[in-house]
Amino acid sequence: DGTKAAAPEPKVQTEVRRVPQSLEEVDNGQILGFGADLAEDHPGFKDQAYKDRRMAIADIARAHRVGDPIPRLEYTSEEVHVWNTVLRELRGLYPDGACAEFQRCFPLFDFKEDVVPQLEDLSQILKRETGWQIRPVAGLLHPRDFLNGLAFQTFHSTQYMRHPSKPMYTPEPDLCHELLGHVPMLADPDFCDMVHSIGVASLCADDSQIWHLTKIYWFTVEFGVVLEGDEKKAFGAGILSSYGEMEHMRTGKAYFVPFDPHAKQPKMSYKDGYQNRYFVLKSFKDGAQKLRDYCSDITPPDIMVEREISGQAFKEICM
Ligand code: NLE
Ligand code: FE2
Repeated sequence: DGTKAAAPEPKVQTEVRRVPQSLEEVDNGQILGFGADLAEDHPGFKDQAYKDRRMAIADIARAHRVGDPIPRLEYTSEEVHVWNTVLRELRGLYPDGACAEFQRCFPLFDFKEDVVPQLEDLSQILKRETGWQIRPVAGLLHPRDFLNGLAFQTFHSTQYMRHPSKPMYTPEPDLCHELLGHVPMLADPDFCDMVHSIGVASLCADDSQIWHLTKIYWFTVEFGVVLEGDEKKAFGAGILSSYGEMEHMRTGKAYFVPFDPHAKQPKMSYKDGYQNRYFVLKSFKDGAQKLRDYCSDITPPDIMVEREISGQAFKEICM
């Protein structure tokens, strides 16, 4: 009939990812590593009782529903002993090695050497101080899910104890790392704002931005140091929870470079032992500002300033 067939639409492959509207929509089941399947080089690899215990604790995290209290665990005397050792050693190093914000927040939790704290109690204290909360998780989450949790002022935390043969350092998150490294810092409002900005940016980030944000998180929240006068003090949880790493950082074996979130970030190392390089913030506020600048390239500026995240705001901007 003379009419030409319409040219076929070009095929465009788009990936549609639903931006979580609430914490319930952040998946806490995709565990990348350090779950109950331990690698051969893990100190607990040959310790079946340790692996069974971790499996049981991981199951508790998997069964937890947002809004329910975090189940209390009864820790074994061996686990209490590990906690005791780590807390005692670190307590002696904090006055010289930890940043001022940490020192101010640490006493809020009233940690006792002979009692392993319960996540639920610490989550309550955080809610009161900064509005943050803890959600239990079975192991190392996928970075997107982990960072998304931060947008909802939620810190995903493991609940098992490191292996007793190596209390001074573990390559993976464990209870000592979460409670001594992360929890006290999350009682500081400026620190929380900084971490929150990483979380909010992660909601709308594409995969390559997620990896960049993960590295930013790693080199600040996990291993960052901050200048106080001309001294370098730890605020990164991986330093604050390891008396081996804290000593290492303090004794000049590593080198220090200024933190720049816009720069290409080096590889993160998960299990090669202590960091050989630490990133330095000029001050806590300066670091927070730098992070905000970087994150505002990813996230529309009007949701950057919202401390309370509302589902509606995401819907309008990200969906
Ligand atoms: N190396 C830290 C510690 O021993 O507490 C844990 C780091 C987890 C990323
Ligand atoms: Fe951590």
